[in-house]
Formats: sequence, structure tokens, C-alpha cells
Amino acid sequence: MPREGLRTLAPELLRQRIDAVTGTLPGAKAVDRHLSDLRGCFADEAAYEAALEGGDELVYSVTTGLEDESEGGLSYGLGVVQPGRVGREYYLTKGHYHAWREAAEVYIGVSGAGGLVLENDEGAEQFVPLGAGELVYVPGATAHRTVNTGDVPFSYVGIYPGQAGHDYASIAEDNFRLVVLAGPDGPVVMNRSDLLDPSPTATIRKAHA
Ligand code: PAN
Ligand code: ZN
Repeated sequence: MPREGLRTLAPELLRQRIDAVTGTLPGAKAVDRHLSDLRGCFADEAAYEAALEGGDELVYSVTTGLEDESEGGLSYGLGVVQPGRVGREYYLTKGHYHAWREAAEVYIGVSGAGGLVLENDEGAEQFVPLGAGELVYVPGATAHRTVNTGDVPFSYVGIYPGQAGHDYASIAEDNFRLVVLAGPDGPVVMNRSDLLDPSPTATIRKAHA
């Protein structure tokens, strides 16, 4: 793919306004993900089926701005996760590895509050909160999923190498090891295995704000 340059780049791509109120990049088209697109993502399957019966609600939208797949180019998108839960689990994105595993990404919070569930195949995992005006660095070879832990839409910009590509299948197979749930005093993070097999020793971590 030829390099986008100062001469070829459309002005609206050279300088783009983020509409934090509507959660859009004006001029770009959003892809919507509804509950029915997220089968297998939520821990509580009965709650998922019940939620689906109640209506196939919009969970999140992604608007891709520029996709510069030339060597050294960057792409970026605006994500908006709606407030809501399936059972106690907050609305989330599917999540993915980058097909080019080494490709890292920078997330910048635009409005609302949420965070990123991160993990790699070397056994590390973490929930990293992300609020408006904050930035989270997603290292290479790290699967990432966004969750909305607030009660208003959570929007953020993700910036990644244009050649990154998206690999959804590798993480979908076993799902993320961490789940983010509504607790009595705000979000709590648990291991999926503890949630599915509850015992008094299950590790519950408070998601620090
Ligand atoms: C983001 C994501 C966005 C939607 O722009 O694409 O949050 O999540 P899914 O792609 O997992 O549905 C990003 O990480 N791009 O690489
Ligand atoms: Zn990504």
C-alpha cells in the first residue's frame, strides 16, 4: 500500500475532531456490536441468554478513522462502550491479539470511565483502569479488551500500527482470564476460574480507580 503523505491525505483525515458527546469521528462510519455478536464473551451464560431475550441491545461501536497500512503507518479508531451489565459483568468488547503479535497500541480515554483487561500467553494478566484524559499503553503480544465500569458511555481512542491486524480467535477460544464485575463498592476483578467455581478462597481484587 502506498504511503499516505501530506500531499495525498484528505484534510479531514489529517486533522480529525473527536465528538465526545455523540462518540463519533465525524465523516467516519461506525461498526456496531450488539449482545448477539458477543456470544461466549460473558461469564454468566444464563444471564446472557436472559439479556438477549430482553432485546439485542447495542453494547459497543468502533469507528475507524485513518487506516494507514504502509510500512511505519498508523491506524486509529474511536471505541464507545455503552453502560450496562450481563449479570454482574460489565459490558465489554470482544477483545483481540494483534495478528502481527509484536504490534503495541496506545489507548486514550475520551469520556466516561472503564478500563482494559490485558493478558499475554506468558501467564501475566491485569486490569488497568482508563478514564478521560488518561492513557494506557498496551504492549505487544498482549490481548486487550475494554470494559465500561461507569453508568455513562465510555469512549476512547486506540492508536496502533496500520499493519497490526486483528486476531479474535486466539483469545476467544479460552476467553480472558480476568472478569470485571460490579461489586458493592464499585468494580471488582476476579479470575474467571474462581467465578465459575466459587469457593471461600476465591481471589477478589478491588479495581483501583
Ligand atoms: C480497538 C478495538 C475496539 C473494539 O480499536 O478494535 O476497542 O474492540 P474489538 O476490536 O475487540 O471488538 C483496538 O484495540 N484496535 O486495535
Ligand atoms: Zn487492538
